[in-house]
Amino acid sequence: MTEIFSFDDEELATHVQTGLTLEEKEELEDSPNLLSTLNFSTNPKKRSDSVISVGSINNRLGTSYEVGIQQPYFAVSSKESEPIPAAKKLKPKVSDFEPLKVLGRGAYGKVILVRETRSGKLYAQKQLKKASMVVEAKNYERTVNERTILERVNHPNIVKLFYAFQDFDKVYLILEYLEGGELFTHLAEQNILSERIASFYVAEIILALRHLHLNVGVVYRDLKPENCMLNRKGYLVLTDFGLSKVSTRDGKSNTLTGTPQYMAPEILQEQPYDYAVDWWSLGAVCYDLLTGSPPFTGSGKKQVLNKIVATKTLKTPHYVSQDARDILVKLLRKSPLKRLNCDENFETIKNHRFFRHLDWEALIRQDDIAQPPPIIPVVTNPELAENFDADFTSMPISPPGSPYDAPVFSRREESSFIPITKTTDKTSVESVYFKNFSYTTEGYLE
Ligand code: ISQ
Repeated sequence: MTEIFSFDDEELATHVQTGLTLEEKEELEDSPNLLSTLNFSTNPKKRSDSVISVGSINNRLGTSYEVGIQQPYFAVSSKESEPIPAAKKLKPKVSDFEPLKVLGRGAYGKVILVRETRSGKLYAQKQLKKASMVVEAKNYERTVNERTILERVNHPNIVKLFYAFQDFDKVYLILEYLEGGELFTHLAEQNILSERIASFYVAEIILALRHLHLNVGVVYRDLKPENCMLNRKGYLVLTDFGLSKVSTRDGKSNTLTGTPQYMAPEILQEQPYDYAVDWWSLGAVCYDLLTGSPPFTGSGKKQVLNKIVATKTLKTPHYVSQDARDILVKLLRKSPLKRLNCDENFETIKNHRFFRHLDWEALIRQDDIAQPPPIIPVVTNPELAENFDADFTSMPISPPGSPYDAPVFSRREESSFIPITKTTDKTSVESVYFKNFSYTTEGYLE
């Protein structure tokens, strides 16, 4: 995996004054010139022992757009004849993407539909203010986590990350644009899905989770309908990897906040857990698809949690067939050891009667003739983001940025970032530079 540094590294390179290790300094000195016009300087770096914890998750959004990734990315050269040095290629930056619409926003920041000016391609740009990341360490953890995991994943049912970069006050993830929006929206329109339709999406989630577990070693941990989006052909794509975790198999538990409705009892009880938590969540999502609500509901988090932990026998409405009930009961077993495990028992699951209408091989090949997706999102013009909530898409694109609370940055210091200052006329503003954040799709380097 090759890291390409975006412009901030270079900006910093010319202005490092103190406090950097030689490696960090060399890293910054590799590309000195670009930013001499932009009066940046670094503050002395101090180390601290502050711990970053795994944080909560609140919102998700989203829809797929085929984006070719094979062409190299060329930085714009001021003189046309001047060859672009290899190291100067492939450096996406904020100004390369024209913002079109807000697709969603939440505690983590905003997702914006953007058009890459050079290619005209559309992407979903997830952005987060650095100020919020420094104040709330878990925001930083979530974003870096998402970037790190997506960098390792390549699967049609998992959202693609194309670039990660930062500017003075924000970090950005440039993701595949999923034009169909959330499965949640389509579910809300239909209220409940037929077993034939639900089995298609459940099978797609199984393929994504098996890839994460078996090929990447990651527990997803946050499966819920809002994180399942549809691409333009109607295939399901998992998004939002902020809460995912590389499995250590050391049995350690981790408290998670957020909606407990789809979370396994062992997570909620802060017991050791592993991949089996995702198979529980699959059971809860499958129940939701078939009945219109998750299996354990209540007026508050605590009530939901109590039901998840205490309910002995799963209740299913009368219209849920025996085949569907069988799979729900097996996925929603409290004991992770007794729970249906689709990593280990894939052949048995493929042959389960719940999936009797499905051609698994065609699904794996995404052969939409042999196995057509049940809902094809209506997209007249992808730039209109028609499958996204109008409350978001009608928002003004660039609301005035709030001024920095400068002391925010000097209160905390962390070895993963370097304090920086931007001086304009007589004022100076503080921010931080996050080390090792930049990322460009591997293919771009060839
Ligand atoms: C892709 N397309 C649209 C919205 C999105 C939101 C979050 C992550 C990926 C997305």
